[in-house]
Amino acid sequence: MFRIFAPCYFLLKLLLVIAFPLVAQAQNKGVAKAPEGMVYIPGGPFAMGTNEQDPGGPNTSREFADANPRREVKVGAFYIDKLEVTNAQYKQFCDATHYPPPPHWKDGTYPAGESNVAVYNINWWEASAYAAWAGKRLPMEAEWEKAARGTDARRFPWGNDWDASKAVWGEKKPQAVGTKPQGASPYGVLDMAGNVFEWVNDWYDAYPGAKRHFPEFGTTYKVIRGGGFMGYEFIAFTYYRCVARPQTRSEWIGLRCVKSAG
Ligand SMILES: [Ca+2]
Repeated sequence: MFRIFAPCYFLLKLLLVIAFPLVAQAQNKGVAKAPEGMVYIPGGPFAMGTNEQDPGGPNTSREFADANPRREVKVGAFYIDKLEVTNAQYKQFCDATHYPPPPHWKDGTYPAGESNVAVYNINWWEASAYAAWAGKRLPMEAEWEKAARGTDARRFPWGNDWDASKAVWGEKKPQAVGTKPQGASPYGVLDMAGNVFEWVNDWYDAYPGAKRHFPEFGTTYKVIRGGGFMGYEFIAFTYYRCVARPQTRSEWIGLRCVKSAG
């Protein structure tokens, strides 16, 4: 009997070994295929912006008013870097292309011991070129905000209450990436509040339905999101919009990339 059924048992076992991973892969389509170092963000609607008003009154600043009103925005599924781009990653780009290293580097490389520090002092054009070289692109502003706050309109990546211990905060310059896992966004993306601001693709312009318009709106400034390493807590709001001219290089600004998910 054993001689008859042993081959059958072997074939059945082989089939199970082959079939189970294929089934599991099919069930996790999209999530399972996330490129290394990236996180899958599902497509669909989320609450973007805020209805909060500037704390000092309607004519004091644009801390919140430029993120008014809160509205439903739909994005397609995409992947986003779990971490900000590091010095070591950016050096690979500089070495492989003719793009110059950040101006504070010496002899074409970053300061010793800072391979895992978020890269900074790169302008929007250089950030875009890095993303393309990596087979990715800069996030649309809506994509960045969904990755930071999920679908429940929270103020910070981790919830609604400020907690400086959950972000790289109170520092004098950018730090190593990914050191605050307790500050992860609902999707597990890190440093969406704190450490460097991150270039996004969009020009700084009024949201649909905005009641106030600011002279900075238009095609002069790009939006930067998710800073910084010190400052007022409103800077860490998931909907806070900061700006910089695309040619700006600053110790406050780095990047992370996204990739559309088919
Ligand atoms: Ca950041």
